[in-house]
Amino acid sequence: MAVAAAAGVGDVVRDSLFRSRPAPPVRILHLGLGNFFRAHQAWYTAHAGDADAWGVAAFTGRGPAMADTLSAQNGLYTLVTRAPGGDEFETVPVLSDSHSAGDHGVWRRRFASPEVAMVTLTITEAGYTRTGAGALDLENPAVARDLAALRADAQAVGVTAVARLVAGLAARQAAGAGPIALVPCDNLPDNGAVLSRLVREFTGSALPALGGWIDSHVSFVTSAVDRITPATTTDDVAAVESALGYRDAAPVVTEPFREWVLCGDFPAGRPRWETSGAVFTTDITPYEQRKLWLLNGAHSLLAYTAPLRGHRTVGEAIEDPVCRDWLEQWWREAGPYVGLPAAELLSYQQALVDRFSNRRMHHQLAQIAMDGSQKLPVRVLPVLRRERAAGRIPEAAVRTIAGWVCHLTGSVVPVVDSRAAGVRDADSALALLDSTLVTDRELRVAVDEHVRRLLRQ
Ligand code: CS2
Repeated sequence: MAVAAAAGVGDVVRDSLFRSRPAPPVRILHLGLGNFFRAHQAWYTAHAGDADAWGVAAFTGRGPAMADTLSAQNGLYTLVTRAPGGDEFETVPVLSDSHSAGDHGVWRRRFASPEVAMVTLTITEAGYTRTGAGALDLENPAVARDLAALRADAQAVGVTAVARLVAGLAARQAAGAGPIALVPCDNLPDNGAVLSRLVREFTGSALPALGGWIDSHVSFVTSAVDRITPATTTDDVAAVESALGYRDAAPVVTEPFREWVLCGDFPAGRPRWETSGAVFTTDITPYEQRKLWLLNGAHSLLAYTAPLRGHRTVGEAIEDPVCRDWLEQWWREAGPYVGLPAAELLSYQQALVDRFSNRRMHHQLAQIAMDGSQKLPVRVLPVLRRERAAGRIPEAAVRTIAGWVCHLTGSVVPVVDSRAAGVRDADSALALLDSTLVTDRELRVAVDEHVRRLLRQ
């Protein structure tokens, strides 16, 4: 280990932490080199019983920044597990190499390696580029450009996640590198089936000859993921430096809780993630519903309503008795539809209250508010539809949609949602979420009424 003669103590610690371990061989590709991946799937792999055999080559979703930062640290970074009573620090050693989205040559080469057994994805809900009905969104200009590019040149890669996967799979087929698993880790129900449909639609349109190979060689695994991971702040960077004596340019702060439930086959093998607590099941639906409705639905409720009461973080919001009542009301509405015993749901909700109350986390409501047009259909609409079918107006679900309308039409929190540009009122919001909802007059009136009530907050 070379340490510069003039290095201070901090540099020496950093040097030993950041250079001492040989990188494990690359057997996993990851797309979406963000904080959530580094707190979740990377953590599970680092803690698996056979971690030494499973290195990850990770690619960013867009620019080179995070890949450059991590490459300069040999792929190592500090994970800060932030409990209410204090922080724990660990270096996560699974990133064997980090690449920018534009490193197409490496992307194709890695796919063509028989050593690579799977691709994990954290590309956000919007990254799936699908229509409200779940089809590949052919009107998305980036999708249209990628389709044209791959039709014209089978070696092209593209910029959308689906195109990049199809391009990688084409390289794998050409190399005869064998079967592979694709493992989406985003908050969508049945995300394996979602991805399978998009990959097949893209392939059918751009590279139809690849379709048969995908049928026989690609396993689409569904996974439900959970670990609250806010964006890193300059305070977090400073906290790591003051606690450990070295400067990590890209630490990740996360909560102690984590969950990963998977369903599907890994034809080329996988790490022994069960040794780090992952659960393998054949019936993932109840886990998905519990997570997406009770946790993510509650997050969206707070993200759109709590800023109207002056709150910026989840921790602030849950201490406000009004927001807390709204939350409990949502759980009363959604809980009965989750296919799990009532006692189990109750302890899950109690744990959620504790997790949300961790005020050391500074989880910004603005971060959660992004891309509501993609999030509400999976977090809130399934419960809303069931309640409407039973003839009821579910107040908390309606309040969440009303809060979204206030968010899109107000100025409390910046709006990041390219799909929602045309929303001006309750009717256009409902129309965007699900055109059949606009014909429900009672619902429209209820959303309008809740918008008025929220604006009075
Ligand atoms: C949040 C999620 O930003 C959001 O939409 O609801 O990122 C949430 O923190 C994670 O799903 C927790 O596992």
